[in-house]
Amino acid sequence: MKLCRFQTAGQPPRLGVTLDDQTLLDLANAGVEDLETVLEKEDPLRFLESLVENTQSARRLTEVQLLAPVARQEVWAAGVTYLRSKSARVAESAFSGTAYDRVYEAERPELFFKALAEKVVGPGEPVGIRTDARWSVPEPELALVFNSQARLVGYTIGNDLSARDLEGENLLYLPQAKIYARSCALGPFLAVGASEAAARAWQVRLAVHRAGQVVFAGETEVGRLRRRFAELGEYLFRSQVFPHGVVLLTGTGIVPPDDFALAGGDLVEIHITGIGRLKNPVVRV
Ligand code: DO4
Ligand code: MG
Repeated sequence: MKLCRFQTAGQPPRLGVTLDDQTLLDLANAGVEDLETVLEKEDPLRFLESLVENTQSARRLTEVQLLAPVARQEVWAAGVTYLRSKSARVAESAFSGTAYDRVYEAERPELFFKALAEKVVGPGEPVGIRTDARWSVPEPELALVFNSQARLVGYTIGNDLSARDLEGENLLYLPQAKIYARSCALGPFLAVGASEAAARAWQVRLAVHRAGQVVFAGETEVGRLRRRFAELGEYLFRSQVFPHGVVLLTGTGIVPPDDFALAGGDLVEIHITGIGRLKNPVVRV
């Protein structure tokens, strides 16, 4: 079952459930206005199924603008959770390589704040590369969506855009490498109801298009993620509260070669089986 936020001309954002590849059920007609209503249900999947059975207000997906599936939820991210990410970080860093080796093996994962909901870029909107960075990359990541009680409700697609030159120069520049205008994209769908075992079989694919050509393509599978979802969630909620729920990007397993950098005008396309496709053009911000 796939949930989404969407908008039609002049109307406030609403929630919908996709019925197939072309149609959407408008949940406003069932009185469901915000994401928390779904996230906080005892059984969100069953709740959505019952709405689908009892509501008749289908819209064509082509008639609506899909939005990022967050309204008030913070976005956090885990890092160095795939071997590929660890080796790339060690190679790019001037003098802090051991920090990445250590955190990959450590009991406590690397977790960092990524974005407020209002700053998250939705499907089709431009993602950003910093004007003071010369080595920016997309990071295609499975995103976990938790409710306020730390219950994993579903999954979406995330792009943790990053400036590798800033991070590599000094680990203390990590917030500047990670948190800047348009550096986080999410969406379009929030897949509800898949088990961790099912999600671990999903493929993650990245393609970067430039002037009509694919200039980088890569893929991995969620099963290569070193940490369990529950483990990431447990650390994220330690001494923390997320009254509206929270989204956690789980880290990247795809890193382009070192001579690749995103450029303004590129188009980033991320596909995760079980969820869908997130596409964003790139601008310098
Ligand atoms: O330590 C830097 C963050 C790494 C990251 O974002 C990732 O592995 O996805
Ligand atoms: Mg990342």
